[in-house]
Amino acid sequence: MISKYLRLIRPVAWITFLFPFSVGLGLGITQKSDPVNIVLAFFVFIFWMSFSFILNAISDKNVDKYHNGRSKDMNLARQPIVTGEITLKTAFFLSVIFFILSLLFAWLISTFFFILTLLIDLIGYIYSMPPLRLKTKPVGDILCNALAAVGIFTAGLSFNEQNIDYLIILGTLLLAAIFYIPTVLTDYDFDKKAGLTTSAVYFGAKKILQIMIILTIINITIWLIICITANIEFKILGIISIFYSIIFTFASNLKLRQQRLYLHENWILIPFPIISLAFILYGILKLIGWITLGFFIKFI
Ligand code: GPP
Ligand code: MG
Repeated sequence: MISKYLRLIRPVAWITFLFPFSVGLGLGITQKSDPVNIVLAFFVFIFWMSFSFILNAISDKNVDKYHNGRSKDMNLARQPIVTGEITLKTAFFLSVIFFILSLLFAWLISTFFFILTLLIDLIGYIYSMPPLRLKTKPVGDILCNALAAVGIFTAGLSFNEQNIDYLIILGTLLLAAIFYIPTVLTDYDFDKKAGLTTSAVYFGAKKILQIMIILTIINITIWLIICITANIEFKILGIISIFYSIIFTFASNLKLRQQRLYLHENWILIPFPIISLAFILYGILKLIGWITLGFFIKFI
């Protein structure tokens, strides 16, 4: 009973967006933040993800039935809409409820949080749903995922408005695109069979990995500038971003054989939750006053 709804909203797949959200939140929280707003923000995240994934399940109904269980959080052929356990009407109804709840809770936090939530809800919609259905358009798929990641990151960061910096937002956009590219490559066979022209299908594996290398070089440059100019928190984030993007790009290039990427999903499923939890814990420790920025400065 519960299982069919969990298969509809796919919480395990949210890990990819929990990562930018918790990093933003961890950096955004200060001792002055309102704990109620932090709890509300988690609910906004849950509602936004549920909304976006339900729309995705609705629009992928005729694609997901071909899935063989590889490289995903679940075998999509077991989607409750595909199996008929949940009707399209119920799914639409639930998506509208989650959309309204996401906006309502965001409104309670701040106007800025509300605007960002509206934007990422919109991205969730145009990513999956016709007429745009950007997940089937080259570049559109990467851009949607990267912009959604930046949106939820910025929402978390907005708990401290002084943190909002265009260079950091640009760096996050690049990092998110770098992380997304291998996931669209591992979907290559499935998407091609389903007749979807994703970026991987359009450019081909070799070219898209070259694009990934170029993005990594730009990413390193931007985060180096941030490392030099920003405060200690962003210096540490910059170091993480630089090293992780280099390792990830290397690993993806090494794992490419005969136009196929054999990158295990654990490259995402293990580090992402660990880093997410670390940043959430960091935010909580700042909130209760156990850590201040001076804490780091002592170590330098
Ligand atoms: C999965 O997309 C669904 C999402 C990533 C939700 C989109 C949300 C955004 C805010 C962009 P998919 O259909 O490409 O992958 P899968 O085959 O795993 O469903
Ligand atoms: Mg899908």
